[in-house]
Amino acid sequence: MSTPEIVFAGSGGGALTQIADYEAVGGFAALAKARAMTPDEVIAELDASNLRGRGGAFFPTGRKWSFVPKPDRIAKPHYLVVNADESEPGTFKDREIMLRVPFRFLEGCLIAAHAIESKHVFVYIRGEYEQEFEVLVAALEQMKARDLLGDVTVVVHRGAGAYICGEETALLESLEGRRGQPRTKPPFPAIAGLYASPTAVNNVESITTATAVIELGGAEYAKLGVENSTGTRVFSLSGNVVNGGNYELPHGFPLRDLIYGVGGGIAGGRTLKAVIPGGSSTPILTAAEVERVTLDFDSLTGAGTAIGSAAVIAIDDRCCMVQLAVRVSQFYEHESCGKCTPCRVGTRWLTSILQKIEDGRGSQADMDLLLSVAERINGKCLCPLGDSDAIAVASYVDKFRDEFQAHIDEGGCPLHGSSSLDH
Ligand code: L3W
Repeated sequence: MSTPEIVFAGSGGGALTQIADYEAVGGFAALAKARAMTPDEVIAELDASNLRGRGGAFFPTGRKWSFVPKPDRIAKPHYLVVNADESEPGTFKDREIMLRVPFRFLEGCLIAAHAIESKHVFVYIRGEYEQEFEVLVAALEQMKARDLLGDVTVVVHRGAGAYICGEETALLESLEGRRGQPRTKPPFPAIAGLYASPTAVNNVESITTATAVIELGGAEYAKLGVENSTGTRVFSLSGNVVNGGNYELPHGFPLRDLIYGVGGGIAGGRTLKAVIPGGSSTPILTAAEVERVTLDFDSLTGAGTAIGSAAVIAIDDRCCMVQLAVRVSQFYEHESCGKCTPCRVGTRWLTSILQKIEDGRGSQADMDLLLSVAERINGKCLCPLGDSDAIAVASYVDKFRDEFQAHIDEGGCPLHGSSSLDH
């Protein structure tokens, strides 16, 4: 399978941070093309491309933009908000996009602003992404000097280290100066988002890809990848592989080829035990399942998991699944914003039961309680954070139940002894 570059095109493995270098590879032609089109024509190209959101939900980008009412229907400002608060464990693609192709990303912001008839763009960037912030600001200055922004203002706003602010409505609250906690939906941001005004919230990679969609034309873009999952995706490969990193590959690429081919296989001559395919929120796959799936929505959904944020984490045979569950659950417990009870209380319960099992203090009743708590969280929270913990943990139990059982039967971790968290 060929591996076309769309997002990183023209960067040659380096970074296109000088405007002249970006223009030399055709930069800003898409913006000129989009501005010569009506907003509806731009959205029609996005629809034809079937570009779907790269943040985790895979929602069609053109459809999202079409939900934003026309300015003559709602007499309020329209906003484009870009979610650059990349924090899903295992995910590190947006930072590389901002570092290597900042102009393609900012060009996409202006194309999207044109499509939703907005004059105000906010890029909400993860606070820890200092270098990325500086690269974006420098790129913006170069674009301003060339008068490319027109009457659109672009503000790069830094977050302050909360995972929950990657959830779109918590992000909007934070941007408005309030505590980052989710709002109930509906209303969706498209109708009542930033300052209760129509707002499109899109991920960095989605917006960057929109530039390529306009450049190529939607129908041409749709020829890449597979049905229902068109185009390319930047996969963040991490864990126990030889060559971790970001790889732009077409959707439909076999998971096994990513791990054993592109990724160079499992490090240290170990064997693969499991893979988390789309960030820590997505259900785990066993090594046997890895052989059967391809990296696209239909294949991964069919295998009971999700493509999520395309963060592939390889796990080798040394890993204790109960310990993994403790670690993952600790993360969600720590990041729970506390607004809704099932998440605030439930994530704490999950962690403490898992810790008990891992320490060898767990009973058979604790296994039942664990799954019962997971069930009481799932689908009952204000946002996907609590669900993510419950779904991930339940998948580890589902696929590796013997290991959980062994901790109870043997009074400790069969792999690491009774205090495996020291390892
Ligand atoms: C208008 C409707 N708009 C849906 C919009 C909605 C949003 C998008 C998707 O979660 C996933 C989550 C994590 N009218 C609409 C509508 N929309 N119906 O479409 O919405 P939704 O609710 O399906 O998903 P979500 O709440 O945005 C995102 C998963 O991503 N995830 C997390 C990644 C975390 C990061 C990060 O840290 N930055 O990326 C990873 O897998 O579990 O399922 O815009 O407004 N009728």
